[in-house]
Amino acid sequence: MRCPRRWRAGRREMITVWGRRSSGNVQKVLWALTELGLGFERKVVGGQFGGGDDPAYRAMNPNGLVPVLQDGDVTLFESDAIVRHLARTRGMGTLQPADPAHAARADMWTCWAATTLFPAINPLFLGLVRTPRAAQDVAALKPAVAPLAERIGVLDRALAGRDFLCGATFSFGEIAPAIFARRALGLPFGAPAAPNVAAWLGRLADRPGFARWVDVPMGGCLEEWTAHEKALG
Ligand SMILES: N[C@@H](CCC(=O)N[C@@H](CS)C(=O)NCC(=O)O)C(=O)O
Repeated sequence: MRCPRRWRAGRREMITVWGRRSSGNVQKVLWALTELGLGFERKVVGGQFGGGDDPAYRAMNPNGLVPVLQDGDVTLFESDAIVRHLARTRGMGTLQPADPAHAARADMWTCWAATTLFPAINPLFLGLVRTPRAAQDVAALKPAVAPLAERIGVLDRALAGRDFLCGATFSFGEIAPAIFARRALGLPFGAPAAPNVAAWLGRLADRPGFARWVDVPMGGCLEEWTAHEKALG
């Protein structure tokens, strides 16, 4: 299986990413681009930097959210769709598994990260990392701890005895679960214990795309988050 002719080596489309580095969804795209060795330009949008409501931005993403990818004349929003587009067009046999079963598992775990893992992390993430230290109500967040532990437990068991979640080699299917699992294990309260997940994240940390874009500080309260976001751009 080959990448579509339009995107094969030798024909380089101009790639632009819109998004702040603190966003897990933006990190997915930046990690995928680095895995593929693709050059790109990044424009800082979102969070404290604003820009999501500009009419020109809304024309690219009517939701006003980050990330957006422009790949030649193709403009996309939705981080998982962007990662899959990059994998299909430039990573056939690497980021995009050639084996249909491996590709199906990559799709499965990408969907799981968005629909099952992310919603379990978000109450704790918002209530701690995105809340001023003085306003954090740890007691009110306690009910969110067990559901997150249960979902990270699913991931931990899936990783038992395996180097990668979806197949024998790295593929796009590792990206979304890893970014959100890292966020879960880094929470200042309610972080689940998950030795297989921790070991997997440790292995992924050797990959330049993870080290450069994902392994960044998150902080434990809004004040720290805002400072890190500002420094990251
Ligand atoms: N399902 C979308 C979600 C996008 C989203 O919620 N992005 C957040 C950042 S992670 C955002 O744009 N927040 C507003 C902002 O940064 O201004 C995707 O995966 O791209």
